Amino acid sequence: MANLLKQRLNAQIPVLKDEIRNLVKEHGKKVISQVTIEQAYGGMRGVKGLVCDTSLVEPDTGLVIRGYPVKQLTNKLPEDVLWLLLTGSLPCEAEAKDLQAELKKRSKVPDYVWKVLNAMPLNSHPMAMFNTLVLVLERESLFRKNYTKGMRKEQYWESTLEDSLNIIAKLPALAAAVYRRRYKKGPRVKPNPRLDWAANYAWMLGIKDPTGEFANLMRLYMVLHSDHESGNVSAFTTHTVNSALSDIYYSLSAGLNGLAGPLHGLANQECLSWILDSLKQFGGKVPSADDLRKFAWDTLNSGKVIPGYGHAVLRITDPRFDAFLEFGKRVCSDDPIVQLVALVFDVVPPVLREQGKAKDPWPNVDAASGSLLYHFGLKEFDYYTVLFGVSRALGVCAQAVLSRALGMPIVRPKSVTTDWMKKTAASIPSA
Ligand code: CMX
Repeated sequence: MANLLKQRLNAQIPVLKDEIRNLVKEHGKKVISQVTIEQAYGGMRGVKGLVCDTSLVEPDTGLVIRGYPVKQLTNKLPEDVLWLLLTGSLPCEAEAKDLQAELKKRSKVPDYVWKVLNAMPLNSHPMAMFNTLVLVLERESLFRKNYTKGMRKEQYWESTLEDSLNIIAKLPALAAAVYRRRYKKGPRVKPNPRLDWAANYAWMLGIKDPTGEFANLMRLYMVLHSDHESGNVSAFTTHTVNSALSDIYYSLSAGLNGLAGPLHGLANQECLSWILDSLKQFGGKVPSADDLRKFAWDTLNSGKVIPGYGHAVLRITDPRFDAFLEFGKRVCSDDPIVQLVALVFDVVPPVLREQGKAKDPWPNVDAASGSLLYHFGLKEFDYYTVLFGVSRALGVCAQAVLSRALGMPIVRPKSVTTDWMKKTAASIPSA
């Protein structure tokens, strides 16, 4: 039992519930958002219909986790950020240690999981392997067992927390095992109990790390990708599935399936592929700005997007991109791939602006992360979304614990037909 974390949440949840009950009672009928026909056909962009207290992403600031701009968290461990996501404040030393110890205690993966992994064809996508292992572990769900026994609604969050800590603790071992099997890197590497969660993941991947900077990159990576509000595909899917009281194994696995899409988490694999293609095109050398500009236009003219650029919400350079680029400049500024990422940052935004389609011409988190992983020898870029998934689990699980604590109902927005839309449009006078 995660004692200190649970004690903290036990104290906070009734207060939060009261606050929300009063808010809804007093102001429940006030309008906070309107929906246009354009938005209904446009992925509900900008419609305010969800509540997420773990983080906020404003177009002009980027990710803020519980009041901390993400760049203020880059020297924290992911475990500390998990505590922050759940409770709203960073842990003190004793709390951080308690959570570390909990995660270590829960990290052993049952053998049947490895049998499933070994039965999967080696040409399965790493995300399909990873998501399958998460789903296979559903057998362990305490939420489902307790629900079957008649658990009371007020206890849902505790079982969701238990399940969340259990699965989060195992994710590094699952993800590392996928890497080692999928790319024939040899047997699984045993966990190192002296290491923290992200450094242990780096260790189990088996990437050589004489300077310790790869472990640092993994810590940074896990913090930066941990949460991004609840309207993105992976978070919203996890939230929706969990709202049906499907336990966190079902919910997380569903969210991760969304993360596997090329417009969402898979963009980081596509992004590095684009960078490598451009290097190849110019004989392995960093091209001139003019050559790169032409390469970017060729991509756009062939009907493709430039991966790593643009965002559904942001209208500035993603601060997570900044944090990765700073890491790259500090640790491996002489690597041509890192130099190329910096050049793309100079060249692509003006190109996208000139094309005039993308609302946000600036880089998102995916534009830099792959080049750093590549630098350290993690070159199998179709694996990169798995790293994103391990990290994103922190945010979506924290969101699920809070949703169950607050007794959030099943998600069920109303849909209408195009016929309804046409009639309604005709009945509303044009502005
Ligand atoms: N390159 C070329 N065209 C782009 C573009 C890019 N990087 N970003 C947006 N556009 C285009 C869109 O395809 C769209 O074109 P159509 O009108 O022909 O359909 C137009 O610009 C308007 O799109 P938008 O409103 O600016 O962007 P959306 O909110 O619809 O989509 C995103 C956002 C991220 C999917 C889009 O910018 C994109 O495809 N970027 C490249 C892929 C990527 O980096 N994804 C990772 C995002 C981070 C994450 O969620 O993980």
